[in-house]
Amino acid sequence: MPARVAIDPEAAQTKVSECSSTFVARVLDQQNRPVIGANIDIHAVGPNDQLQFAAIANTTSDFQPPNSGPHSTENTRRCSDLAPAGMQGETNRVGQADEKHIESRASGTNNAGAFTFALFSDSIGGTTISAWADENDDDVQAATEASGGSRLGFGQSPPPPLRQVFLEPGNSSATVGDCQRFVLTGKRAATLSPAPMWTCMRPARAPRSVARTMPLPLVCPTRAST
Ligand SMILES: [Ca+2]
Ligand SMILES: [Ca+2]
Ligand SMILES: [Ca+2]
Repeated sequence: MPARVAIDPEAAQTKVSECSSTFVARVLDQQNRPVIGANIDIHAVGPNDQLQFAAIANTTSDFQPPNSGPHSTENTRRCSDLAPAGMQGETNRVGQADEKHIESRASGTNNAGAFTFALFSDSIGGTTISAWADENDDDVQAATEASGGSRLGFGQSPPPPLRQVFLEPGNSSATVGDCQRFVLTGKRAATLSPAPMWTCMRPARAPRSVARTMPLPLVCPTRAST
């Protein structure tokens, strides 16, 4: 079972308008043994919306755009005429660089538990990278799924390590007056810092028929361990 994802290197710098050197993401279990055949997903963000995953012939792992969830797709970069054409997922983010997303094909990580990828940008700036063992293959990163980070600077030093915050569930419905549990989790690179809390849904002043279907103000009176 995946316990950790380590990306090598943890930071790198590369030239603008050239394919980066490769990153190798390894999925490891509790005993640091490789997890073979794991579904692994990679998110990369920045410097701008033109960021592409890159295919290097006989070097980068076979990948596909995520086949679940509301992703649009766009072409990836071929680093030579011999490199395969491919597609990546894209999640539009207003006012921020879009999130680019690929995942392993059905065979998953190789016999070393590894998945190799590269990136391309024609603009100067930083890219943050997050890889996770997508245990349920829903193509969404859950706080409990093992993950690791890396960072890449195009034409400049790499950006600071990625920090992530998860609020789960992302959406839910609850009976008026009942408590709904939400968990807020912070992650820095591969470190998990769970901060569970209970949050009650306020019965609200709205009529019951409306309150059942509309988002209600959240009340966070106390913080409790689970
Ligand atoms: Ca998938
Ligand atoms: Ca998942
Ligand atoms: Ca996946």
